[in-house]
Amino acid sequence: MARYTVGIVGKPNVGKSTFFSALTLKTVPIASYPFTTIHANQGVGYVRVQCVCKEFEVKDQPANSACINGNRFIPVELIDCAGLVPGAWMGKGLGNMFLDEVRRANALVHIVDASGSTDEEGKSCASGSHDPSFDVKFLEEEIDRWFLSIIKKDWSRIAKLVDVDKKALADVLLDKVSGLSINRTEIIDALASSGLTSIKPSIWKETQLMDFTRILREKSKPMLIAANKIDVSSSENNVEKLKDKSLIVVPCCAEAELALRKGVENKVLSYIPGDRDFKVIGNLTNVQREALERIKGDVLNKWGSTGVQQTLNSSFTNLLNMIVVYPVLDSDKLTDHQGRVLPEAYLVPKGVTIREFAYMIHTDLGENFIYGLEARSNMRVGEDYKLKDSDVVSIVSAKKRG
Ligand SMILES: Nc1nc2c(ncn2[C@@H]2O[C@H](COP(=O)(O)OP(=O)(O)OP(=O)(O)O)[C@@H](O)[C@H]2O)c(=O)[nH]1
Ligand SMILES: [Mg+2]
Repeated sequence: MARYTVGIVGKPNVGKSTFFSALTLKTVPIASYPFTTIHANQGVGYVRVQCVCKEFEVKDQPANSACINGNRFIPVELIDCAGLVPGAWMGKGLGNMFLDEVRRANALVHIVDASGSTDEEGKSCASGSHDPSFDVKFLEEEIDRWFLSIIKKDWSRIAKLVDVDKKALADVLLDKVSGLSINRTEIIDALASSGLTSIKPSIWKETQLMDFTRILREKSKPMLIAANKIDVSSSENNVEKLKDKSLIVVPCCAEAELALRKGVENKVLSYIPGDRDFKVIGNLTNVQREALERIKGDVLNKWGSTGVQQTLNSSFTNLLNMIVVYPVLDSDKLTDHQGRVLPEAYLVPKGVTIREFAYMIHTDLGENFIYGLEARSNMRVGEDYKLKDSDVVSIVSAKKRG
């Protein structure tokens, strides 16, 4: 089953690589100057959900995911992108490199320096002296301009294909944006939302093309804001200010999350990613002890968590509207063919039917689907059954002949 990808984006020096490293535990260059990351880092992070093992009162044996104290961690792909500066769409800074990395992403986490201590190009400045709302607007505009430059290219050819050759507009546009991980439904929705479904492309005005591009970007690369560096006191006002925007804003402290996860890795802390507290279980130096005191006081007690895990969770549950489904072979014992209990958990878009889910697991399972069994109610369900969050299902299919 395809894994979904989240792109970690933003101007330079805001904490993208720190955030990425905290989620993946990959060691990547982190430094307090712009353009530390030149080539994107890729890794696997985990979305945290409440596992169904407690509800079903079983001890699970996860295979494609992990379960810690009743919390299921499901793998997803992460891309830590190079920093973006104004003018990137024209190739400024590491512009084209950045934009190329965004192509594959299904959703974007925009890391913003909420403390306002980096200027528009990511250079350090006095805390609170830069307004991070500016960064939100600029990043959206850069991506829009880049999308526009792709869509607008050879526009007269598009117009001819639709007007003269009678090709469907959605198909022509889909072809145009191939490689940007955009699907047909998103194009059709964007055409409808911008009122352009039945307007010939030869008479689209520039403003209509821009509206369409922006809506297509919002639908195909939904974005939330991770308001980073909340350990710095100047962040407080800015977090409130950022919340005025229409986007979801999650306050976070990537540096604290990275320190906590490193502590777990080094067996000196007990901490479940996303929790509001941690326990010391090993020997610490005085410097480490003081750093942890600060994390407790300035981040966990004040904000409820470091926000990093919450940001990733929200990208899947809120931005991509995904739910978690547990496929099993035996819906009584909740086991797979090897007898493992609740071995797999998958993120799937809300609204997916059980048959579509069967296809996602394996084409044969989809093609030979007979019916499904939903373990909670122990009821048979038909192919049109829409999966619900935390469903445990088994799929009964016809044996393949020959
Ligand atoms: N105070 C504070 N500093 C942070 C936090 N997260 C990251 N930083 C610091 O911000 C600086 C930049 O961090 P990076 O992770 O390298 O930033 P980046 O966005 O990947 O930067 P580029 O790769 O240059 O685009 C480093 O000095 C980090 O230690 C945070 O939560 N709080
Ligand atoms: Mg970086």
